[in-house]
Amino acid sequence: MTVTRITLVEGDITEQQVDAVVNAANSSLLGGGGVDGAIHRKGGPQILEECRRLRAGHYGKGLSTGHALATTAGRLPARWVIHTVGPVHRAEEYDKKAEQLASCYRESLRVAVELGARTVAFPAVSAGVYGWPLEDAARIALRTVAAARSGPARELAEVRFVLFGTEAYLAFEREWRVLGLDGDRP
Ligand code: AR6
Repeated sequence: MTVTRITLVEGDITEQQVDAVVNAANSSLLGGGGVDGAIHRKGGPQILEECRRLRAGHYGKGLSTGHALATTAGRLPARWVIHTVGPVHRAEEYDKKAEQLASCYRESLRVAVELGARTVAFPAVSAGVYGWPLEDAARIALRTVAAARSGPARELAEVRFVLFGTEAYLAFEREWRVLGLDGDRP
């Protein structure tokens, strides 16, 4: 049986040669800063056109927090962009928000498998503009994906986390080692 590898790289998600890249979007699906801005800039107008069509149709109210959907990847090296909406970090409603963040990973993996993707790249969802502390974002991300390997994600060959900057990379690497995932080198 093949095991889904969980790998880490420091870099830019828009440059990844994978089947699907995950976008840390907002519920409007109409773009923003951070990863979202970079994906739309490099992927070109086709992605936004498809997002607009989705807003005009089934997703009239936008995409809810913790959910995911796919569009073309336009000019990116990937085939698809999977847009997910992370929660804004708030200490008062931690449990609910943490569950929504875990749901972003689970739902994105579910969509990836539905598409037939074999390789998926994630950013650290919610760990930028949405203010989630990096260490905890890494813990939720890696634990959720590791748990999904015995479920829906077992169809995938690789789930790659693409971390922007050394601080983010090191936060993920610490948790990756704690979970014993460091045998998963490419
Ligand atoms: N590749 C990989 N990671 C990146 C890149 C990149 N090109 N650019 C930034 N990051 P963020 P969020 C890292 O803010 O917190 C947008 O405006 C970044 O350093 O992109 O979920 C949306 O439209 C951080 O570690 O996403 C929403 O309104 C991580 O990616 C809102 O921001 C996530 O940061 C979503 O906020």
